[in-house]
Amino acid sequence: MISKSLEELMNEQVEKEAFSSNLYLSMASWAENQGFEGIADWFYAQAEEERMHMLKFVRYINERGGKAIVPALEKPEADFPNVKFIFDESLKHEKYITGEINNIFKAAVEENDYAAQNWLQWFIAEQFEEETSVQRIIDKLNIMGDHNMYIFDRDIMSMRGEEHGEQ
Ligand code: OFO
Repeated sequence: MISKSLEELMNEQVEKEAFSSNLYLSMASWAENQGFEGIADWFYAQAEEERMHMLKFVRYINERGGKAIVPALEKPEADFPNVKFIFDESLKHEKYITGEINNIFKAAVEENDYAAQNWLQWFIAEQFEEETSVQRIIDKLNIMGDHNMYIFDRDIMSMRGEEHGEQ
């Protein structure tokens, strides 16, 4: 059985993961409208992953005897100044989410909830991977400047494949 306070923290995280999904969906849609198909695909895939994270929290809360709440969501921005901006924002957002996951882990440690600590390790590894992957993309954008967006847009999905250990 999960504690009430951990249940509340995890339900807040359900909302944050769901918002992350909508934020990346909005970025995907913006990129698609700008003609950046590769960048759009990258963000569509990211939005799916965040939805999967939300579902993981929903099911875990319920499995541990809590009650998962499906939240109302704040509307994400629909317009962005440029490609670099959306990746900078994504990194900022991922760092914020990492902090929130760490807070939940801290609460699980304080409560001696070893099962929750073990389960949360997956998210700790995932956040590390997501921050690294967005940082790598920003590094590439910094090297390229505003040029070669066509090539960047063409190559971005293969960068995603590399980061996820795919061929
Ligand atoms: Fe859910 O990992 Fe990003 O936010």
